[in-house]
Amino acid sequence: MHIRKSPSWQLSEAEATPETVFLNRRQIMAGGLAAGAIAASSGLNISKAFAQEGRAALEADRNESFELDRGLTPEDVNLNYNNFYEFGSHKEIASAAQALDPRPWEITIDGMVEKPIKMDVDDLMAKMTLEERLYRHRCVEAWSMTVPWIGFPLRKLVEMAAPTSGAKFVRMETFNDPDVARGIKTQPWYPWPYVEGVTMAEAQNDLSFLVVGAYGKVVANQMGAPLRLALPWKYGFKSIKSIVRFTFTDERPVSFWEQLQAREYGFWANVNPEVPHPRWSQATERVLHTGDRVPTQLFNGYAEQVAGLYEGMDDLGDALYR
Ligand SMILES: Nc1nc2c(c(=O)[nH]1)N[C@H]1C(S)=C(S)[C@@H](COP(=O)(O)O)O[C@H]1N2
Ligand SMILES: [Mo]
Repeated sequence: MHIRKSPSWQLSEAEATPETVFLNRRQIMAGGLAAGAIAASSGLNISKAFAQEGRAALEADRNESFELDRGLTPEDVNLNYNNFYEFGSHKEIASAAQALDPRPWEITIDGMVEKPIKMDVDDLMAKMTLEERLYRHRCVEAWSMTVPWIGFPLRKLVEMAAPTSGAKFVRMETFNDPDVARGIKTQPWYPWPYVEGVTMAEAQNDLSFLVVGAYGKVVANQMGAPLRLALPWKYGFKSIKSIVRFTFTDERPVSFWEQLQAREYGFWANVNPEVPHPRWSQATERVLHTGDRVPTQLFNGYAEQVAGLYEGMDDLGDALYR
């Protein structure tokens, strides 16, 4: 018999999220209880989770063309509610993720390019003009957040890479070190490393953003330091964290989640309220922190910028999800 371990977020969100635990802890903190007491009661090292306060400041002018229809998710909420399976299959990986050392960090650009490149993330950042963008983020589990990301368009990395004319996709890969990320060691049934991919047209769309910072600082480990992707019109799992490799290829990459469950986590993964996940509705989403339940928008509200990418696809409804 074939037994497959399912990640917790393959459950419906209500089942998967230890929401009451999460909210209670936040209330306790607001009440000013000592971190040690909270850590003891929750099994979490809260003081370590907040050690990110020491991250370096990162300044960038805000690009005002990206407006939000709701408030920003508070930084401490984003720092303590994360999906990063390398560190565990639940949301409270902030403390475990402190084992990651994001400096120095070598990035490889290879495949169908004129000349493969190896480059340190700081050198890459120095080459790029950084900007701040306020983006919505919609997880496939039906929760959402907003983030003031700092970074540069993925298009700029594509230009630097100079792909050859045959390149059709960009494949991206996360670091894969079981000594750093205990989830890799304790969950060997997953197809590590985490992989994602986009078409060249998607990569060159202005919305595709490579993130190196958030909330005016270098991006926190748990949010995907030192370099992650933000694709705000797609479900969150496409926004791969802690990237070490970009490979230009003519073969469609098969992503981490697609390898596990292609029917549920397909290549396109464009946000679409009308196409339910096979096990739950995508019609609405829960806004992190406020808890508001709001209608989900086609392409997560970014249709104007990206709908053209998918025009003429045979079966649009299907393609939007898969
Ligand atoms: N390498 C890697 N990238 C990842 C994930 C992951 O488990 N590993 N989870 C994805 C999912 S499902 C979501 S919703 C977002 C979460 O980003 P956040 O923790 O900054 O909110 O990261 C995405 N990128
Ligand atoms: Mo997600």
